[in-house]
Amino acid sequence: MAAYRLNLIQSLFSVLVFCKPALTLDFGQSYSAGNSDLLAPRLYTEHDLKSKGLSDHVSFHPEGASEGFYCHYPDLKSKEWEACNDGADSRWCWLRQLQAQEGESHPKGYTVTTNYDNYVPIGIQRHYHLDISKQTIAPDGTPREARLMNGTYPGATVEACWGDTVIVHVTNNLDDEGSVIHWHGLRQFYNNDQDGVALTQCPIARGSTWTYNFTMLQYGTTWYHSHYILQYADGVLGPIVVHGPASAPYDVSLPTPHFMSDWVYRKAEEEFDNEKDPVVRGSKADNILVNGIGRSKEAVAAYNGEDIQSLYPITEILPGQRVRMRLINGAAGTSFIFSVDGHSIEIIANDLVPVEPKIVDSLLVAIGQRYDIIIHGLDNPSPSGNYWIRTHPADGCNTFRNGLFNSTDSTNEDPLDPRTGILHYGHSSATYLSLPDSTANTITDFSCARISEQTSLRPVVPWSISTTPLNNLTLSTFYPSHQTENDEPYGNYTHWLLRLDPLVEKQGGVSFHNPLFANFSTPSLLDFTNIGQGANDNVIRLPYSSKPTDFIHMVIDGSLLPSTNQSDLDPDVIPLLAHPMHWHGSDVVLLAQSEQPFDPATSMDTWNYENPPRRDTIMAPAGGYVAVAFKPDNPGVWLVHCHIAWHASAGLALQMVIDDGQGMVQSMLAGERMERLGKGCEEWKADLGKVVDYQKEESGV
Ligand SMILES: [Cu+2]
Repeated sequence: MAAYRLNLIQSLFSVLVFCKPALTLDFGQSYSAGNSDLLAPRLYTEHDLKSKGLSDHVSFHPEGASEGFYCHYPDLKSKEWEACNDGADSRWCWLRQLQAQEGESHPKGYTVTTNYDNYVPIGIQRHYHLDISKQTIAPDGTPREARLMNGTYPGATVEACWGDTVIVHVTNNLDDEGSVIHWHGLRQFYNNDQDGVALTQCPIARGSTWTYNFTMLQYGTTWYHSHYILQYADGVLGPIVVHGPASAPYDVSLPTPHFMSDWVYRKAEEEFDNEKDPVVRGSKADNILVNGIGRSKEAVAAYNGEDIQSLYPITEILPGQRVRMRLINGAAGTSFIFSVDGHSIEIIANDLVPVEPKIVDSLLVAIGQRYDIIIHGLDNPSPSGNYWIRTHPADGCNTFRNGLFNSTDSTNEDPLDPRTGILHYGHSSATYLSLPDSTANTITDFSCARISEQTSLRPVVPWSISTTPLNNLTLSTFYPSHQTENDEPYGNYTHWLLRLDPLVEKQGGVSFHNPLFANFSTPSLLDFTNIGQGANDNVIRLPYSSKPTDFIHMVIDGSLLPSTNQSDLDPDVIPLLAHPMHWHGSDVVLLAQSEQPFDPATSMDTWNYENPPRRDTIMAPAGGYVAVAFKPDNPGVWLVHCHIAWHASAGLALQMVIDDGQGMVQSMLAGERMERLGKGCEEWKADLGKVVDYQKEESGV
């Protein structure tokens, strides 16, 4: 089987590469502390490969690849690149490298237990071309002009394998806007200038192509999206799939991720006017989409048994089969409870972190979060063989036009239908199916923090967190510059108190207190010496450290945000939102997540320091808090922000500057990398008069 695959892939892509015996047999890229090579761009050079006994990259452009998706890894014994696909019978893909490396100095090779913070296999280069353009689409029957990546919603999948270097050429074909593309959750280690936010580069000018270049240091499921104004809510987004080992066996891996989102009929920047409107008090969405498919009630009522795929995405399964599925929430304002009628779900990864397998009946997928799951096929499915897949908006974590979705509110005038997909037993090349008559699983918790679930997931590769954070420094260093002393309590951690602006509230409006404002034309990374001097720079400075025992602790405190404690607020008008907070540049661990207000005297006694849940997007409950820890080992300017698109644009964001205070960030980027950023800004500034100016009301992130 293996030989067959190798031959097949060789004939497809001409990837046969033969190599001389190696001088050193270490295929791993070690990123451990103190390695001065870290300052190099994350791209394997010819020299790197030769020193490992390999003569060349396998490099190809995936356009035109006929079928299947293959990873390519060097085999230590044969000195050949081998191809393998990510199926149940091809776990040898990573295992073979493990066997080859037994006895080598390298620890344990590459399995799900490999510490991917330090060791990454050598993969290949993959090139992608993504073009942003305007196009009118009607995912649920209502047409609107969207902005799309390669003409589809969601956009083209960027697919790679653990250790591959991905080179993405992004062309902005919009006639009136810039753009900038963020690779959500990718660690971008020593690669801050590839993060794709307005803090790290100028927007891509109209007609220009910007090339991103990064190595997949992690594996699993994620997505890319525009980080320019509210452009991702207009459609500029798509999945990222990184093949790698898994923490539980499965039989089939679905090629298409389950991409959940909401959809707004107006251009997002117009809808954003509602965010600060004292009457509407919040931007709203119009429908739910899965894989870009939505439907109106009329279309469902008129269904006559034909062309089912235009109404619902179909997921195929066979009796007893274990099907791996990738869940992504790419919504602007909706967190979802995902479930499949009559089926349990085995969680194997949260965000880009493999976890110990855990079986649930439903799970919360907050905005920006992802899960890799295995659906266990029934041995004896129902005669119709059809079951609903549900993406149920979480209570209090949605803002729909026709009333907030509420699992317990029977008077809700026009509830959206959470039945958004079909699990079908058998092969559905047929376009003709009856609609399922399955009943929903019993779900008792529709809340949007789902604390017991979110705090129960255990990473396969554990982190042990120091109870003494590195930020045991003066308050002036760690106090976010936009907060005042009145924002007590604070202490030996970075304390970010979220709140609405009382002055704006008095005038009947809604706005976050001291929002971030990033100027598109002066990104922080290019203006490093001046960063933090502006009133709305919202900078916290963190000391760089590569010591694996050094952590920053941070509390995100939602105790002053609207919550059930405030009786003067109408929950039908202002939802009691939890905020999905997303980190750029590193994963964070969840030391605590609570619906009780943070108490600096007692809360820390309850924190979990031993292998806490770890991911890049965590929920800060309204009225409560989250405490997180992360390693300040990745120099640069990194964004932390709420992933509700409307809130990010309203400035609910911080920039973290991680630096050694001796020019580390600047020397990392000195030369070509900085010149390139400067050139991009020149192009952008020349284009400024021709793009729509969104900078008056927008945070810039
Ligand atoms: Cu928010």
